[in-house]
Amino acid sequence: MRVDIITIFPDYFGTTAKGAGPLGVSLIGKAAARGDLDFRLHDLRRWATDVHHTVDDTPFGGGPGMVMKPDVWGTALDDVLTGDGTVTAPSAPSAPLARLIVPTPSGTPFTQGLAAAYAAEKRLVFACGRYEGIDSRVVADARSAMAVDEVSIGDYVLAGGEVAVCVILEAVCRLLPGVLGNEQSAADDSFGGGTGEAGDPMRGLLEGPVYTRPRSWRGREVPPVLLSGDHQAIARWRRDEALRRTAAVRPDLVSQIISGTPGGAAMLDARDRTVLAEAGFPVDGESMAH
Ligand code: 97T
Repeated sequence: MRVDIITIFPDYFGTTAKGAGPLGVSLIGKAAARGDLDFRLHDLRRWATDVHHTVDDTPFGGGPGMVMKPDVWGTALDDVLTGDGTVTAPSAPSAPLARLIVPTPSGTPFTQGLAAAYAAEKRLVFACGRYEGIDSRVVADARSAMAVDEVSIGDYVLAGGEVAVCVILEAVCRLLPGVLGNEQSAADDSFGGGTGEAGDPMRGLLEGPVYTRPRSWRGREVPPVLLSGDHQAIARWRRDEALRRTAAVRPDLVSQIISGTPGGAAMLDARDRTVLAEAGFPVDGESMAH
């Protein structure tokens, strides 16, 4: 997969072994070293036309902060999408086989489902905004040439899109074939690795607690069922714990299973309903706790 990142802080990402940063280490760094991932960093200021390499300006209508200039972003995207990222004369818009991803606090929530969709793309282009954002015409214009996603990684405000790009890329890259050491852990983790397989009994639930040796540590024992060798009992216990944890910390996900998913409540067996009822979610009752 080819990944282009346009930013005013290309050094932040650390894609080289020398300046190892978020994209230069661990699974992503190894995949890049193997050539499975082809990262191209682009300094947005390259496309600024004035002597000060200005990329922002004051907002029309007033207000705090600065807005990133459409002309700079427009030529940057044209060049990165149509060529190898080198500055060329204005080129005719081609039909790039890429998806443009623009992190913004006002975007649609980034989910495991989106991570899986991005992992299926041949090419991703990220546009990192700073200041109060990018002139809105940039995304509108890009949409005439390609798929554009404005995505948020959560309900908080960052100084710029760089960290959000790292979050998205880590979620995407571990789904690529060969990137993850243990292929099974991507399918087993919370949210089912994004495949949303209908048959996955843990779909939509958070993972419960996990343990390794020693059996006893600081007077704390590993739950005996995990040492029992009874795989059915272990699976049931894990599901109970997953239901309890999800009910405790993400009641919205339990509500989603019960009433938001078509046939969702039918995925719950009698034991599930008992566990959820104890956690304050009467699945069939007249009154819902949440
Ligand atoms: O707060 C931001 C600023 C710039 C780019 C992205 C963000 C953001 O993305 N998700 C949450 C916040």
